[in-house]
Amino acid sequence: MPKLTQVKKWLQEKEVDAFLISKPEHCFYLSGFTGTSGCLVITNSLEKNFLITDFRYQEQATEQAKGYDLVLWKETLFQTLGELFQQYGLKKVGIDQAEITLATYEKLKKNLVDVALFPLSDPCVALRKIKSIEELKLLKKAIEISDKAFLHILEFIHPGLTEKEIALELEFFMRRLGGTKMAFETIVASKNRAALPHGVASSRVVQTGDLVLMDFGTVYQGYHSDLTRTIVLGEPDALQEERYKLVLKAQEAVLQEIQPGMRACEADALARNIIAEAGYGKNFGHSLGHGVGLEIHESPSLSPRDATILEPGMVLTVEPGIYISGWGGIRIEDMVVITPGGCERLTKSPQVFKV
Ligand SMILES: [Mn+2]
Repeated sequence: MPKLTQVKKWLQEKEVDAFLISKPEHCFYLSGFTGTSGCLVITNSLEKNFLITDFRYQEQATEQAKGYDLVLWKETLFQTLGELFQQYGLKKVGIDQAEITLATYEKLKKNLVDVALFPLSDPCVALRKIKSIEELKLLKKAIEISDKAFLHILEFIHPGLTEKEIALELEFFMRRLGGTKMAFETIVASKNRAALPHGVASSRVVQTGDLVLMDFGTVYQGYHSDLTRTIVLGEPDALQEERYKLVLKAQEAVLQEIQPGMRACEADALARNIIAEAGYGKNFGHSLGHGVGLEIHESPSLSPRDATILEPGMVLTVEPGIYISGWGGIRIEDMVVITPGGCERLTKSPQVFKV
């Protein structure tokens, strides 16, 4: 069923006349509009749906959002919305409870006469969990760029470089291959800094024997990639080796056993139990993974608190890690798509440890 039809069906269930789609990623998902200012009004029973934006995006919106009636706001967006709702008799309007700020809510209430607002969860959140064939193609393209960047960095990296120089090289490389921007701030954290799960690159110089944790990704036509590898420059010591093997074992168990019908929290437990049994339970302080798509973190989350039932077409990271203050940390992250029989690993980077 087309996405828009599903949203319309949802509007009937919720018994509202329209829903205001305000989050840019959701607007893009439904309409193809890439502008950063604007919103969609999806109506329950009218033939029309609207894209409201300003004059800067007129041409772009006409070209991208085919099938939507374009409305350009003049004085304020809120005033124009008020007029639109009145003109078409839209009296019960759903708004995105996760995105509308209190300030925006006040402005809406002030400008919308005789309109009742219903805070709801945007239906795109649920729809976006399952990726279409087209979305998977774009995700694979973003992933291919980061895989190539990892192979490149294996050749490039050597003692004497700063973390920032390594991060910059990754970023240049991904941009050259067509990545439009970084998926998030590139993490290069060496030695004891690797104990910071989100340690962005610093001016620390990497040395022989250091653990170097690199977590990076790019964006291709709106879709994100996310990859982590932890390497040792030179010979790993016994403890580095032992802990690396443990994290890899936990990840492999998940890749083997994750499948549709399993709950997100059960997938998390597969890795968490292995790490806990080895005595490092307290050192794995984050979720196993998260959905990836138009956003770097999206639903569902592979966390002990997410009971979502996994379904084919979900794209997730699997990224167990252990972090020990003063020593360092190890994380291994790959992206997978859930398939009818289990999962397919999308990231193809080798599990290299010793460089
Ligand atoms: Mn991640």
